[in-house]
Amino acid sequence: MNILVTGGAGFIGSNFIFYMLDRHPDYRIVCLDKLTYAGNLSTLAPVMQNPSFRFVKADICDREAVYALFEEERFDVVVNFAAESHVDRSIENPSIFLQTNIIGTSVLMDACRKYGIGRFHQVSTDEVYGDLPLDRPDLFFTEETPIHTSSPYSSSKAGADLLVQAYHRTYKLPITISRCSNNYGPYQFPEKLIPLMIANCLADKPLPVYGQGLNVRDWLYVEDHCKAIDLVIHKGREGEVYNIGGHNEMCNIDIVKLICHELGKPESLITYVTDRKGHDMRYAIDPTKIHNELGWLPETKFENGIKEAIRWYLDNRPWWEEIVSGEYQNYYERMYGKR
Ligand code: NAD
Ligand code: TDX
Repeated sequence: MNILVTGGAGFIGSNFIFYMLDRHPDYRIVCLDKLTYAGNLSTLAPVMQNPSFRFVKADICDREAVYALFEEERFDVVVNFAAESHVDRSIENPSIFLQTNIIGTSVLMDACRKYGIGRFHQVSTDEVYGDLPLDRPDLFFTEETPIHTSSPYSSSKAGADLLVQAYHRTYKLPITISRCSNNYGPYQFPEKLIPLMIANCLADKPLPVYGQGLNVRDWLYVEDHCKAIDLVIHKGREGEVYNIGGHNEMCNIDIVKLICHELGKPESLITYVTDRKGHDMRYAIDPTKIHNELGWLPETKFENGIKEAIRWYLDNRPWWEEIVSGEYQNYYERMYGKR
């Protein structure tokens, strides 16, 4: 099996590549990544010499480069992780989100139509469903929940999902879509809540909690997400959407306090800052479909996974210290300087 993984130099894509090379040593994995600010070639260092792995630096929007790669490799499966993925950046500047997340996805699917494919899998997000109220803990996102987006990021992901479903209906492209809740674990870019709070804690810097910190996210260990995608591409039904989540809802302030506690830092570092515009209140996935159809269940309990993740950031300081010392400083100043 020859699999194209786009966006594999990012957080979830790299974890997926490690998982797949380990789980299916007979597969060939090709990673296509533009290496934006969020992509790190150093993350893939452990597999660069693996003969079953190839890295190609390219933009999914670059039709010529994408077609040339498909012509050469004749992929069986494409898993599309490549995306602009940070909500705050999408609020600052939506256009690159539309370009990569929508146009890029269409270019990949055009290549699949032209060269033939066994499966095109789109890695989507629970954010396409919008948010749920805090006072209705009985409500969850199912695959039938209407698309109802809040941010330019989630709108661009929803746009891509609609296009993927249109390519299935119109051109019979063999597609699947997965919509996962918030991931955490190794190699997550430090602009996201958990690694940002770990990095700031370790530097004794303020911990910027948006609003009152009461927003709820449904956290899943990244490897559980990778396992779910592996199942969907092998056993998922063509044309279907699968929600992925582990019923692990936590409000932001509890996560931040937990990180302080684990790192032995005072809660006085917590600083409440101006809320995110259009901030979604609560995400909560109902994973019944993927459980019943494919037998998927999350394996890592949050209380263990968060300790493992913190340990990873402690053991791999050079990886994230290099990131936070570069261009990230300008981003941080722009985003948090006057907040
Ligand atoms: P990330 O930002 O860490 O990585 C994105 C990767 O895509 C980077 O390596 C980047 O270089 C690459 N990329 C960006 N634009 C590209 C382009 N035009 N061409 C080629 N490569 C490009 O993102 P992530 O957190 O790993 O998310 C991966 C996917 O999973 C995204 O599609 C995201 O929407 C989805 N998702 C993420 C989460 C989460 O909690 N992080 C949850 C659900 C779904
Ligand atoms: O400094 C911060 N302070 C803060 O309070 C940051 C970076 C975040 N937050 C809050 C905002 C959210 O309620 O923490 C929560 C999580 O924020 P993010 O890590 O930015 O994630 P979120 O906006 O929930 O989106 C994530 O999950 C779904 C991913 O970034 C998306 O790619 C994915 O689709």
